[in-house]
Amino acid sequence: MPKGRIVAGCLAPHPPHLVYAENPPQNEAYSEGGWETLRWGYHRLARKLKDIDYDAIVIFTPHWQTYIGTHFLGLPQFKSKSVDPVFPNLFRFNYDLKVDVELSELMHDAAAEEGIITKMMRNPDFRVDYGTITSCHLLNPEWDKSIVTISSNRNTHYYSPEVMVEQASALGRACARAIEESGKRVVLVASHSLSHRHFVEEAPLPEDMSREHIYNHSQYVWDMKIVEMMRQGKSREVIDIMPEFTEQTIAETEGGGLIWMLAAMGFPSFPAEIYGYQSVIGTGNVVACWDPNDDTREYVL
Ligand code: 2X7
Ligand code: FE2
Repeated sequence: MPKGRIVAGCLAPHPPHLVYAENPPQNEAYSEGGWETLRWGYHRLARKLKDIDYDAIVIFTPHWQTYIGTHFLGLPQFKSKSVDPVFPNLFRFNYDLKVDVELSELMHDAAAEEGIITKMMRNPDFRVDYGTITSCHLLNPEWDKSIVTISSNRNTHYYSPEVMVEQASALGRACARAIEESGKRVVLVASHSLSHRHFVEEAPLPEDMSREHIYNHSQYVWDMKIVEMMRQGKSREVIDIMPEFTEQTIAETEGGGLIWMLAAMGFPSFPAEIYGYQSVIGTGNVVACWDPNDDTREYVL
């Protein structure tokens, strides 16, 4: 059997506003649109993924928070309604998703071998978080691929951002080994925003784009520094300054997703494809892709 491999890595932010703005039939809320810069970027990346042959999406989400260890979805199907606890007015999504349990178990075992505390989620009533659903829906609205969700343990808060870099890197290396062993072709997804200070009052019409703007200039400057480093292929350096970035902008990198993904990909030195940057309730969000194939990697924006 040929070795499995990672065919793409995506940084895919998950404000529920983006699904709300798309009006898919699975979501109960209705909108008049909004946040097109991000959504059109997502559409373009979703089209690219359609041209890539892959078996499964592995997604790391900060909204499945596990305080003891790292957990992996462990049943073939999860079907329920996911409601955003902060924005139930925007996101009440009826999902029906398939899990690649074989791959999930391989990653679980490889992580355990690396010394990470792990657990398989076998509760059929478990509700999948809105981070997983939003990023997966926008990258693959057809939902025709199996997924594996990995939880975020709270190392940044329990210990420090530096400990998160160590732990999420170890998890990334373990997942890469498991993917090789599986023989599968896998898309990795780090589901999160960059800077994460946000407004505390919602506009009367959430999709009123005259009310949307970056939270403040320093958050924006930090985000642009990170995006520029991604463009230049400086992924190792992005991780090196991540503790400071995370603390200064209370960034959602705190959950470990980007560290995990870049570590699994061996800290790529090729440029990331940038598909769009926009604020959602003041948070900074970039849609980006690391394509390891020199023939298909593009200069997008
Ligand atoms: O979870 C989120 C987020 N990360 C960013 C913006 C808005 C809402 O929810
Ligand atoms: Fe979030």
